[in-house]
Amino acid sequence: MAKARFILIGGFLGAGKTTTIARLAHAYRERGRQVGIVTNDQATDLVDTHTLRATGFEVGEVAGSCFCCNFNGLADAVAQLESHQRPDVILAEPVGSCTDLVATVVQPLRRLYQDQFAVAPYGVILKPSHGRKILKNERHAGFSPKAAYIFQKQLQEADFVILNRIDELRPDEVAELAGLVALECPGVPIVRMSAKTGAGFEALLEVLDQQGNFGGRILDLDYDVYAAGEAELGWLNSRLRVTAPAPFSLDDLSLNIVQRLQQSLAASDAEPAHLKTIGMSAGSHAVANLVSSDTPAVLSLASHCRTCQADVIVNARVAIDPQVLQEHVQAAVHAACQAVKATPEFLQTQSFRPGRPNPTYRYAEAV
Ligand SMILES: Nc1nc2c(ncn2[C@@H]2O[C@H](COP(=O)(O)OP(=O)(O)OP(=O)(O)O)[C@@H](O)[C@H]2O)c(=O)[nH]1
Ligand SMILES: [Mg+2]
Repeated sequence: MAKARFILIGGFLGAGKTTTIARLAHAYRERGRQVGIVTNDQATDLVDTHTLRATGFEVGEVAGSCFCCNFNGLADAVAQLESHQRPDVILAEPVGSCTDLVATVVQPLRRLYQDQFAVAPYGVILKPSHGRKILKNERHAGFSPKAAYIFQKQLQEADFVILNRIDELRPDEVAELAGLVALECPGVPIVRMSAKTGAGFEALLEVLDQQGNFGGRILDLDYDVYAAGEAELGWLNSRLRVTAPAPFSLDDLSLNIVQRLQQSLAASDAEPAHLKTIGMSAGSHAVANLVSSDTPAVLSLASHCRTCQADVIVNARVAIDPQVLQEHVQAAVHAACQAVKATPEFLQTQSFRPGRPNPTYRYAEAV
């Protein structure tokens, strides 16, 4: 039996991993391949899982701990996908605050599952908004040096770097970012791409088709700094139900929650790594995102749906105390609901600082 292609796409929070994976999934399906996707988060209720399922793909998830700390959860999620229909291609999205994925995920896959999977080159997406500031060592990069350490380490372990969002960048900005990446990880190939428009996407497919022994850039990593950097983030996943006496726009509600959160977090000087909401009603989906304080909130998936009832999930990763983040989210949700004359009922909220990473496996030598 042919081995399944295992593609892990890394990168910081809000870099464009889910958008890239959705585009890859469509491209492989067009080539006649069976595609399975695995998402990952520190908690349950993932916007990404619903977003990718909305595009019509089989999506498993590892929720509650990252792939590195629950490698067996990743293996189980893949086995679950295989029990439905064996995928030819597995696309996996790790948590955007994780690093050391080569030692803790790629190498275990290559050593323990070598008969099952052919592991593709490990690509890490560069997020221009925070990337430019962090790689230029600017003092007001939005995150502390410890969180910036994670960002840099993520790039350093890549087989290749994906410079995303070129649709928004001038050629000189692309060149500047490519130069910064070259300084951070000398000699590493760079794919310039827009996951949104598809520009440069063929080059990504070509790199991912390459055969060989990948995942050789094992990090020299200080787990104390890594853990402290992750713990600086407030992490929140909320699930709620919204009801109204008259139909409201699901798109307006989803976007408005993110816009109000952006405003209130800015007033508290708290840098968002990624805010995302998905509004769901009778098979329609509206997704809104914000990836940094100095970029606008966007409706990345429009539902064009008007409804009297919706389920909404809010995922927020922000440099702020998680308890305070929860207050911001509740206030933003209430205000956005009020604006469309609806009432929210919070069904579940998890808000916390990510715990210290404790990998299931860690191979310090590449095979
Ligand atoms: N303009 C533009 N927007 C993009 C591009 N790629 C992603 N985005 C947008 O950036 C936001 C974040 O994208 P995601 O794909 O959710 O990012 P992610 O890396 O999966 O985020 P996390 O899972 O939270 O770490 C969304 O609003 C996307 O639509 C791109 O190439 N160009
Ligand atoms: Mg994602």
